[in-house]
Amino acid sequence: MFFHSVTAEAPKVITMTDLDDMLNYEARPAVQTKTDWKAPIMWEGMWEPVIYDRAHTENQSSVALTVFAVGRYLEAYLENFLVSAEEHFMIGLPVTFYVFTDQIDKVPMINLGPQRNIRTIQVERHSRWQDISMMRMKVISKVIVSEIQYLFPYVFCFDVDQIFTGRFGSEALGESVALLHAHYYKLPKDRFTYDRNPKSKAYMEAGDYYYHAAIFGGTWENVKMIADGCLESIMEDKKNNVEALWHDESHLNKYFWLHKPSKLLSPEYCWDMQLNRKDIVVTRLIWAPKDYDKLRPQ
Ligand code: 5GW
Ligand code: MN
Repeated sequence: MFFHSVTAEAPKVITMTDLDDMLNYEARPAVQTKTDWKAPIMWEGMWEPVIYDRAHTENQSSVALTVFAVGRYLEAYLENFLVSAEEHFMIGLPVTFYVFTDQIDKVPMINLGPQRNIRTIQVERHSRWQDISMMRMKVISKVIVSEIQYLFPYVFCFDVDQIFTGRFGSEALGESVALLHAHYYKLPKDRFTYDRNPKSKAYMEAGDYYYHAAIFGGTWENVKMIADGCLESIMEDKKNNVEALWHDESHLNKYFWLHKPSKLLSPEYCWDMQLNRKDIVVTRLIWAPKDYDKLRPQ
């Protein structure tokens, strides 16, 4: 009599770190695909979408998207943003769109798939547009504490003046995620428009990249720290009567210089169609056209 061992393999659990270890960093020789602190820079061709989607579904990942539509930005942008997000953002995962607005009754009705929701939250309308943009950090932190932390492991924060045009999927999820600005990803560092006023908390002499504040994300813990860090610097500047060159974006760049993001999104994830598309084989989100005269009366 003899025994034979059971050789069936245990099911493989793929962790989120293993997922990024499977990225093909050689897929795009013309662009940088990894930072010097080893964070991936996500360019089309580096991954297989179904592998990310399967792992995140098994992991029961879900995502809160925050977007602000205050004043004239609601009618100008919100509907196209939400309709296109429903078509392209994190398809297959549970997603709630947190819409912050001063006019809840004007938020458009959108057809949503299963496990996809819209939550509208009233915010005040600041008279200075710089404050509308900067106060987002305070509101994002508050809603993470009061609600998102119990419901969603991941949070992504978006400007509303943009339109999804292609897959913006689970490959974008990570611990802390920053976006390379379409206008600066090819420029030398001395052209980056960091804040250069030593009186501002956003002041920086050197940096890694120029990040675009139109998108940032990560786990709720990290997004809360990003928002709190930026808000603290913004408030300190207000106390000292200074304002950083590009407002919340300057503070975000400073934060990501001091606390390196674990993943970078290439400008595929927020492209300006006015630019030459040489490196860009897919646009996932594009800047909506702007009519500054109508949108910024002050
Ligand atoms: C209005 C005038 C000037 C600047 C910002 C606003 C504004 C921004 C507003 O009136 N209402 C509003 O909801 N916002 C939110 O802040 C939108 O989500 C907007 O996408 C975000 C950042 O402002 P943007 O998109 O005008 O900034 P940039 O850096 O894209 O030009
Ligand atoms: Mn914008």
